[in-house]
Amino acid sequence: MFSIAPSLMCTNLLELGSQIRELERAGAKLFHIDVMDGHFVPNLGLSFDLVRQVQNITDAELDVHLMVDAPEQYIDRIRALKISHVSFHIEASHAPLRLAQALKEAGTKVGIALNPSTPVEALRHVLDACDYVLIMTVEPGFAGQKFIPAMYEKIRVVRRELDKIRLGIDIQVDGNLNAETSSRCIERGATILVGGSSSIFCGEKDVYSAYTEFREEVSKLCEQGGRVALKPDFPKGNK
Ligand code: S6P
Ligand code: MG
Repeated sequence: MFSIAPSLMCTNLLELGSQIRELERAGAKLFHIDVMDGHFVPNLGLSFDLVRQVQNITDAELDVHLMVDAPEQYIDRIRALKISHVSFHIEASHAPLRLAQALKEAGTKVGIALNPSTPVEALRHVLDACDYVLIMTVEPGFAGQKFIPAMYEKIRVVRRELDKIRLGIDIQVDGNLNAETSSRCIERGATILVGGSSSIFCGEKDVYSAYTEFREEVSKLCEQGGRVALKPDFPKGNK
């Protein structure tokens, strides 16, 4: 089973509203929003002000990926915005357990993100505190990078560790997810795919068609691989 979270950093921002509506029509129920500070990563991404504007035009859930130093400083904004999902990088927080607890108290699902070079061992004492794990499959900060193949094995190991303590927790993957890389991630235990410039926003098709084709292609590859990929629940008759 997998779901797709389109990454709004990769939209044409001048057409953000219409692209969100088209993606909802295609079945998207979770949007990924990259927040960066120019310190944790050498880039600036989207902002909490944009999160608020997106909330004004959609009822879909929002998944904020914090690529910032000292993520603790944003807790008040997150609480005020009532964001459904927030992930922070384990490398950026001095007190990840306290932060995870504060996020839960703010009513959000907590994701803990790992850079490609951060070993799975870093999760050992925090797995219990999170609702999902985000495995970066490229270095964070930029769209359009190449998938790091060692991340396939990392997904498998994280799934194995999660299975020991809690079945069914989501593993989100982020970075260069096309149909091929996505199906390989799913086979190893990923459940949420962040769809960016490698799939939905590739510029060749409209986002409705690109999202639909991406979902179908991933499902087909997963079935061919012998694993039954259950399709997420889509609204009927909206084509
Ligand atoms: C990257 C960011 C991602 C990108 C997405 C881009 O730092 O966290 O969420 O928006 O990965 O997709 P792609 O297909 O260009 O890698
Ligand atoms: Mg991201």
